[in-house]
Amino acid sequence: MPDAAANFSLLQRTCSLVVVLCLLHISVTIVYYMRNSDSRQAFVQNQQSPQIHRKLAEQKVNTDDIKLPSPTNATKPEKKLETCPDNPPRLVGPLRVEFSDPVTLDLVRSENPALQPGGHFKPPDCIAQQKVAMIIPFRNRDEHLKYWLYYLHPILQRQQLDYGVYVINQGGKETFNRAKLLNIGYAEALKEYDYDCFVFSDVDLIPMDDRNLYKCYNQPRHLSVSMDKFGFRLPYTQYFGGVSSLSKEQFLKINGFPNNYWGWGGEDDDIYNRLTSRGMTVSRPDSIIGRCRMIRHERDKQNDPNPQRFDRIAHTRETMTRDGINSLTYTVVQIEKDQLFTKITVDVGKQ
Ligand code: UDH
Ligand code: MN
Repeated sequence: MPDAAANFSLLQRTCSLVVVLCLLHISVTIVYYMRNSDSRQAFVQNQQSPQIHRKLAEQKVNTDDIKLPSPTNATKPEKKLETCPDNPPRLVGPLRVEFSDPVTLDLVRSENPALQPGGHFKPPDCIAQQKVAMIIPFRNRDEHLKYWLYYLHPILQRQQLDYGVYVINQGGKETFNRAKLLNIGYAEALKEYDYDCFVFSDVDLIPMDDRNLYKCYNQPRHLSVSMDKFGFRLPYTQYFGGVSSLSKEQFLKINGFPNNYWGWGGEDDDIYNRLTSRGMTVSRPDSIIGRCRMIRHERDKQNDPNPQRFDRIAHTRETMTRDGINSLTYTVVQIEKDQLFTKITVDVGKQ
């Protein structure tokens, strides 16, 4: 009997071993099958992914356009930008404009993080229709400039303009010469960028409606048509002062602006005469959209009314061919690049 018991125990152990081996085999088979089936499923999903379909289709259509994946465009596919629309979508219409709010340049800088040095901006989501240089004639009006930057930068960005801001600062103590500073702004801005439009804005004028687009039109544009100072009306039909815009072509057609209006007044009427004498008309927004506020101020020193202005505007037609952008002379004294503007201090010479 001891032999039979030993045989039985051997048989039992052999059977257990076989069972364990079988179980092992079955589990290996199951794991192997599961892994294969996972990757088969993933393959099927990829085949159905619309992105993959689109990618493959694009590659088939235009094999030249296939870009090697770089670390940036691998995560964010490069998008081709379209031209910005005629009606910028984020405009809000009438605006509240007050000059009692405390404003600092640091506040304006922090509220406009998308600006590039020199007060430049390009819309991130479309290609701007125009490249616009904002030209501000300036001397000793820092308080006004602060408000101009505070209000205008957000407006111009909503208007989806590709723009830069140029503050043309008359150095020295000579009588102020607004139109010559505007000519200088035109010339200096073009040294920097291929602008096709120029907006000439007094530093103390703020639009009250962002539908008043600071860009150029088929005809030279007068933008500050409805000023609080004049009871929200044009003071006279030919008025072209305050804020205006001219394309490069329109500006050159009139030989730019006069250089010899020293002191206050007359230069805007001379510009108006230049435009009409070259067969152009003035384009304007309506008196609601064209509403704007002027910061109240006294007349500056060295900017008394120009007694020669009446005589000069009577002779625009004769003088404009020799006095203008073709006869402009000046010296640049300093160029300062702020986040909010490019300030160019110039010596305009003597009266
Ligand atoms: N400007 C300066 N500094 C000056 C003079 C003029 O920056 O010393 C510039 C500035 O951009 C200004 C523009 O030139 O906005 C036109 O000058 P202005 O504001 O003196 O012209 P405005 O037609 O003159 O506003 C009105 C004088 C009102 C005097 C009222 C006195 N009660
Ligand atoms: Mn003013």
